[in-house]
Amino acid sequence: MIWNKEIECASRADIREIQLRKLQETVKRCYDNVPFYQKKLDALNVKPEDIKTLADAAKLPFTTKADFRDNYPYGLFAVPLKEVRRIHASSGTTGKPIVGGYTKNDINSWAECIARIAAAAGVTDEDIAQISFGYGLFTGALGLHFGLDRLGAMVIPISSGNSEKQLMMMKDLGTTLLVSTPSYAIYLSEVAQKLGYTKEDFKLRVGMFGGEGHTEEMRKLIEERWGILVTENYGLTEVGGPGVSGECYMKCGQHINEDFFLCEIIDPDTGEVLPYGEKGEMVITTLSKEAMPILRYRTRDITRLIDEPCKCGRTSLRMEKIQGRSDDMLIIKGVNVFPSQVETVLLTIPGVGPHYQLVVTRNSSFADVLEVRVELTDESLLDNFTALEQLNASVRAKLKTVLGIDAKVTLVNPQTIERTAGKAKHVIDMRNK
Ligand code: DLL
Repeated sequence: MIWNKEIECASRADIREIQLRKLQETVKRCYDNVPFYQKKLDALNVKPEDIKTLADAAKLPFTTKADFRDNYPYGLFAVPLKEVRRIHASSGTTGKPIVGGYTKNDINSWAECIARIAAAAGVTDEDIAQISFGYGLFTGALGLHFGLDRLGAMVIPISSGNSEKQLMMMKDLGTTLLVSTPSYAIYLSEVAQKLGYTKEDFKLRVGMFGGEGHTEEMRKLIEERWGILVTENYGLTEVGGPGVSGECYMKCGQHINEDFFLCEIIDPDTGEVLPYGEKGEMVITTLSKEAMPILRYRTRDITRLIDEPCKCGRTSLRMEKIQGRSDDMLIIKGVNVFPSQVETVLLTIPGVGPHYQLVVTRNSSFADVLEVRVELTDESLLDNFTALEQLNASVRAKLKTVLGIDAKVTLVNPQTIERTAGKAKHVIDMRNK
C-alpha cells in the first residue's frame, strides 16, 4: 500500500517545485526567527530572497553538532516556547544532549512521515506492532508510536529491555511487527532460542529496524532467525528523529520523505555538493519544521543518493544504506576502516557470530593495532585447538583481503560480548586514552 500516493508517486518536477517553495519558507523562517541563522546568513551575504532554485541551497550555511551544543537548549528554536508541545533529546554520551522541539504541526508531520515508511515496509492497520525502543527522550519510540497509530496499527509500547517479557508478550499478543535496533532483534532471537522458543511460536512477519546500521549479511541473518522481512529506516534527533527515510519491501534503498527533507551529498573535506550516485556525507535541510527548522545539517553519515525509479512505484530519491558515520571510521595505519566492512566479513564465515568489537590500541612503537574480537557461535569448538587456530587464521586472512591491513583476531566465548537493548557499541578506540 502507498500511504500518500499523490506525494510519494509525484513527478520529479512536482516534487522539486514543492521542495523549492518549502525551502524558501524555511530559510525565511530561520532568518526572521533564529538569531543564530540570521547572523550566519548575513555573514555569507545571503538573504532569503536569494534562494531562487533548489541548487541555491548550496549558498546556505551548514549546521553542525557543535552549533546545537553552543545553542543549547533553546537557541535554535524558531517559535515561542508556548507553541512547543514536545521535547526529545539524543542520548549523547558526552556533554549536553542534542535537544529537539516540536510544535503540534511538527508532531503531525512526523506521524505522516512514519506512516508512509511503515506502509512502504508493508505494514497495515491489521498489524500488531511491538515497539522495543526505549520510551523517553529518544526519538525512536514515540516517533514510531505516533506514526503507527496514524496508520491504524495496534501498538504495544513495551519499551526496551526485559527480553524474556518481550518474548512472552510477542507470543501471547501475536505481535506481527517488531520495531527496534537491528542489534536488539538479533539479541532477542538468541534469548528466544535459549528459552526454547522456535520461530513458529511467533506471528512476527516484518521488522522495522533503525537507529543504527546493519549490513546485508546481518539483514539475512535476522531474516533467517525470525523468518521475517527486515526493513530499515533512518533519521536523527537533529532533524526530528526517525522518518527521514525508510525502505519499501523491495529493500533497495531508503525512500526519502522529500517534501519534508531536502537531502544533499557533499564531499566531507571540501563541502562541495556531489552529484547523485556519488558517495559522501549526507546533509539534511528540514522543509516543514516549525519549532526547530535546520539548514544543511552535516550528519557525518556516509551514503549515496539514488535517483532511479523504484519498482514499488514510489518516485522519491532513495538513500543507500549508511556505510558508517565518519566519526566511526577508524584510520588504522593510514587505512580507512568502517565497522560495517568487518561485519560483512565476519558474517560470511561459519563459526563466528554477529557479536563483535573493534579494539584499537597503540603498540610500544606507537603503531596502530586493530584487534577484532568476535564471538564463536559453536561452543564445541572450544575443545578443539586446531579447529580454533584454523578459524582464527581464516578470519584474519579474509579481513586482510577486505580491509587491506592485518588485524589481530581474538575468538571469544559465546555470550561474552555485551548485549544491548539499544544501539550496539562496536568500536573501542583506546589510542588517545
Ligand atoms: O537514532 C533516530 C532513529 C530512531 C532513527 C529510530 C531510526 C529509528 P539519534 O539517536 O540522534 O537518532 O542517532 C542518529 O544514528 O546520524 C546515524 O548515524 C545513526 N542511524 C540512525 N538510523 C540509521 C540507519 C536516531 N538506518 C544517528 N542506518 C544517525 C545507519 C543510522 N545509521
